[in-house]
Amino acid sequence: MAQESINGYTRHWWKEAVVYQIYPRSFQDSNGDGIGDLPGITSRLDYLKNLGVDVLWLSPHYDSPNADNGYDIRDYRKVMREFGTMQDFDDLLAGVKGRGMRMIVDLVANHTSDEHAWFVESRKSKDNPYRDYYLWRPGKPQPDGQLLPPNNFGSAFSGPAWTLDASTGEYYLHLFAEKQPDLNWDNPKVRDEVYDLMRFWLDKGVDGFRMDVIPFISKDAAFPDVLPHESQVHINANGPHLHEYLREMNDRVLSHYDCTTVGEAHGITIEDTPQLVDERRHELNMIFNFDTVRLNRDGRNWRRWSLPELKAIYTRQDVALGKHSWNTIFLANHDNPRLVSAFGDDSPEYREKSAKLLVTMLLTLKGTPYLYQGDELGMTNYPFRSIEEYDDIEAKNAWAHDVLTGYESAEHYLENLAKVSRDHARTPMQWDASANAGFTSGSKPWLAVNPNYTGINAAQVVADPYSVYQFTRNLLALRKATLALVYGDFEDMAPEHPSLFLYERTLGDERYLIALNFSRDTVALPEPVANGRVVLSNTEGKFGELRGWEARIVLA
Ligand code: ISL
Ligand code: CA
Repeated sequence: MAQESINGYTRHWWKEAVVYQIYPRSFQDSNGDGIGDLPGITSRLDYLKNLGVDVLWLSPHYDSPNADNGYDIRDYRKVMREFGTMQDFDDLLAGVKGRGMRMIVDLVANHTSDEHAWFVESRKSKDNPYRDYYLWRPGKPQPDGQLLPPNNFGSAFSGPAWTLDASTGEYYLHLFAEKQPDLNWDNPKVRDEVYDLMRFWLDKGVDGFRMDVIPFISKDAAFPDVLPHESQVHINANGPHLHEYLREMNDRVLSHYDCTTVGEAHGITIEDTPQLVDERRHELNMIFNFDTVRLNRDGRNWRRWSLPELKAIYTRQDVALGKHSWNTIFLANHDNPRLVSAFGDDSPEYREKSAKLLVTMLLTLKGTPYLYQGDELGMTNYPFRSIEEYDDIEAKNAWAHDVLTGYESAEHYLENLAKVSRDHARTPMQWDASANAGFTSGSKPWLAVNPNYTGINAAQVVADPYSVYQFTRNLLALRKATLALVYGDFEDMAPEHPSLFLYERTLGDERYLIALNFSRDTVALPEPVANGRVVLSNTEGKFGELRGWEARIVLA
């Protein structure tokens, strides 16, 4: 059957969908143990349906010792005890489908937990049948008798990426925590296992996968050192067999289902993106490039970013992709600070306006938008002060590795962490003004609730017709009704402007102009925007200008 195409793009449900990411641990607790769970999510499906999102992405719900909150999987076919049972998962999926929504799950297959049965076996002996499921290498003996790791790779969570295992005297690779050993994808048995577990979830009816650090799966088996001018992330993301393995996965699994895939792709440049997502290559549907969410970083420190830099990324993406590729639009997730705190203005005066402006941008750029839980409330960063308040293994390891050793001052470290921490996104969802924001009926949530929950919560925004939630809802409805906002051509009309993001989306003779003021100061509007019919706006607008953080969509 011929595929319908619009403006040169093949039409697909996953291009027209808006995805909402749920971090189960922090969404809704149903049994008072302080940890969000699957029945909790099920109890909130009407809220999500009412908001108008199409697809839910569930961060890992699998059995895990939680060294990295579920990104360390012990059993791919079991539900994390804290989150409930397989029956709870089936009920959740049925509830999602029953409401006409879809659900994708997280596939974390670059690494497992060190408590996974494969690794428990693998570390036992060099001739164990599971030995080659992981990446074991001998150390490098030094003249002074010292043993060094096989190469100089660092772990994303501080320290070397190799740990010496006493039982066999060899090192295993872990690009993340010590408790997250990397799988050896060069072993065909490993790939068979992964394809099998993918089928297990697809056969249950999930609609696809968000694939954790998927470009890291193929390694140069010789493990050369990273040279001073090279980037380890870039090396890890561009291994020799990456495309071969993705095509095999597509051929053997994905192509047999009506599903979608989105790869988390740290280390893949925008220009290289088509190599993963061009539909003629049969690999993935879309990826998350890191350019936008790393704009506010200098290494792991906070960096002031500018609007022209952000705009340039979207233009680069549009130019690089062409009509055979597709991509994501996102600025927040469980690894980043809150949307409005990182990219908007979370002061009391501008929080709601700037949150609405950001959602306007996310839902009108070209690509599939991904919203993170709480974005629709305008949730903000948590006022973290001391290291004890954080939970994240990345933050704690870096503290031990860099601050406790005197390499970096506690003050400097904490000042930056308070801006970039992954824990900002992980504080519990704020449902209402009751104790613990209605997240848990227990006395202690696993991570503290943001004290601003009495003023920022779902009950409040659902009742307030002018809230971020209602605005997001209107936008979602507009997007659903407007193919020009999905498939229309994109053009930035003022790339140099320091505070105005002004772009058009055109499909045939339909022309939408989106004007976003990323500042507190009033900016003048060019004529076609000023004269167009206002379709949606976050302010009672004035003719010819945009006030602080004003967002306006007009039909020219
Ligand atoms: O950890 C990083 C460096 O700070 C990131 O850039 C990292 O490469 C990327 O965010 C990977 O994230 C994913 O895999 C991790 C997990 O902790 C994250 O939550 C997940 O999104 C390991 O599974
Ligand atoms: Ca619970």
